[in-house]
Amino acid sequence: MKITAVRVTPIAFKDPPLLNAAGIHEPYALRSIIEIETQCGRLGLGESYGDAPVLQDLLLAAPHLVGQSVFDLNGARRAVANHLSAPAQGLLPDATLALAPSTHSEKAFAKAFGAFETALLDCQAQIVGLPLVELLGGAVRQEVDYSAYLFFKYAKHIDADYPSDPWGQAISSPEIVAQAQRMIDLYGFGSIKLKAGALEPDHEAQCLEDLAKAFPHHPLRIDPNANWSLTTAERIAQRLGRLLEYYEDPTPSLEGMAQLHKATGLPLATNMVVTTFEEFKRSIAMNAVQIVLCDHHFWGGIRATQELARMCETFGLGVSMHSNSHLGISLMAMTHMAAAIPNVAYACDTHYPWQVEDVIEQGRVPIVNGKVRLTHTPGLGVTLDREKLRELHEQFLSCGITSRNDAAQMRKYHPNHTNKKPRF
Ligand code: GKR
Ligand code: MG
Repeated sequence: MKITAVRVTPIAFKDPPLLNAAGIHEPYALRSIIEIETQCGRLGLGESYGDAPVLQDLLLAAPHLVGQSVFDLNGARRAVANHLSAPAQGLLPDATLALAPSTHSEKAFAKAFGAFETALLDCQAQIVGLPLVELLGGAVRQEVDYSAYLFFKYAKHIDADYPSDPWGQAISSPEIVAQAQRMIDLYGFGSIKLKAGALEPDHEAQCLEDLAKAFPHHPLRIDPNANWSLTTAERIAQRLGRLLEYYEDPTPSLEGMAQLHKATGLPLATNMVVTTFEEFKRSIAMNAVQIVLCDHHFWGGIRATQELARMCETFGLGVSMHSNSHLGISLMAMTHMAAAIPNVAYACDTHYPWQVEDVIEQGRVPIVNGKVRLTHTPGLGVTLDREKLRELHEQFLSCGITSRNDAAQMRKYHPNHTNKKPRF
């Protein structure tokens, strides 16, 4: 079944002023929407990053998929590997071998291929008349658990051209507990993740302790995005250790995480130090992390993420799931994938509650009791709202953002804000 057209549309959607280790979210987050059309009239959908380098790769590779079979994932891999802006190295026998130093071409390929693969799998599942989860090996669960993803935040953006969000400021501990309460009331989440690394570590630890008091039955995680030194991470581990389901990326590098685990015995999770199979291998040798947060957007697609989950099983690691700001196509891809991976044993991350716009005809994907239910129609189960796509593409063209830069955005509030890492 031949591919007749591939479209990549960059979009921008409203995003609240959420704080993180790098700085603060900009008023708009970027994504790319991928459409793959087949000669039998199917339309497969994908969603991925919309920052300039990824977008460039997607636009370069897209025309080279046309004419291939929608089932030929190896052919698609070759087409992407051979048309990256920084050529990929050693991925497939005929991939171009020139490589500029330090271009991380391995991840560029994984991101670009992952974006197309979701749309290809959506088409494949539609053609065979099955929900995507069945193509992926079958559902081991009908609903996928997600966690309440809390952020420190300002009440409003310094420079947004739209009204502020209804969540208000969340800097103090009572404000964070109120944010958790609101998110749980709205979506019924059964576990909580606090994004940290933004404010003083002892203040963030206090917030986590207050969350534990307010929600004694909710498993809790804290994620400072490697913004704590090993000394700080050890000190906070002593304070919070007994409250944590896992301790996510407290400190930089595989070496740092290995030392921290040795010193504290706490289960460490990551989406920062194990992001490729090469890093996975090194991590195993060092016992650096015990849980890997998978993400098909940067692990090279859904099939590669299933392989990652099998590797985790083989080496006795846990599997959870990472998220960036995303819309409903990604949420349904994450849900079908997580439903087909037996060893996803934790509630997955999602930024979805922070988003108010979407590009799917079904409207917002419902999250009920903290879970997203599988769809039973063929494929991913979502269709494109062309009018919304057009609007969000217009927003991309007018918003002035082409690559996410949370540090530069923070300098608009605090001119002395630096990229120093770890900051605490
Ligand atoms: O969007 O601010 C954010 C997050 O911090 C994101 O950039 C991280 O990639 O959510 C992510 C994480 O778990 O590290
Ligand atoms: Mg993380």
